[in-house]
Amino acid sequence: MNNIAYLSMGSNLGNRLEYLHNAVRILDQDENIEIVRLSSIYETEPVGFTNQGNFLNLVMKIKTSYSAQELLEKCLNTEKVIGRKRGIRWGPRTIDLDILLYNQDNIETDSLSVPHPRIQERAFVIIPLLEIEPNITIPKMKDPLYTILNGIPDKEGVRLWKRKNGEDAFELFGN
Ligand code: PH2
Ligand code: MG
Ligand code: MG
Repeated sequence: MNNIAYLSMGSNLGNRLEYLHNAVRILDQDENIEIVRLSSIYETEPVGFTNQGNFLNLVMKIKTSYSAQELLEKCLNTEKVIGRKRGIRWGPRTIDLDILLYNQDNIETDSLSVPHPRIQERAFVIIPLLEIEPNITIPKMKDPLYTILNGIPDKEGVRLWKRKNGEDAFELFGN
């Protein structure tokens, strides 16, 4: 497990917490993935297409023996397993799993852009990412990520929803 990656997860449909929970569990059960750290869960106003419900978002740090492409396939497959609506038809997406960073690699293929090209505009990614890795740096960015947080416009739309530690902590791995 020589590679470090950061993934972002979001859900804005149905039982959002359960979808996040299931996604984390599927990744956790993969022998090529070791979950190192999870952020708290944030409730976030939708960015981009705004006429939709609020998201729950979190970020996770993993170690993995997968290549970036294999990790992408794992993410897409996990979305497919979780997002399928009772096996009838493809419904709206209930879970989104994105690769934010893969080591300090720059990857541009038809299917994959790493670092994720919109990290720096998205408070719903930056805030949980900085929670678990306060000094993180992004390839091609001169300064550490925290230096741009003050200039991010939509951070009011990102509210702590379930704390990782302490009172009201969530236990994604509880059974
Ligand atoms: N994901 C998007 C578009 N907009 N907004 C929030 N708040 N959270 C998301 O995860 C999100 C979004 C496309 O992937
Ligand atoms: Mg996304
Ligand atoms: Mg996606």
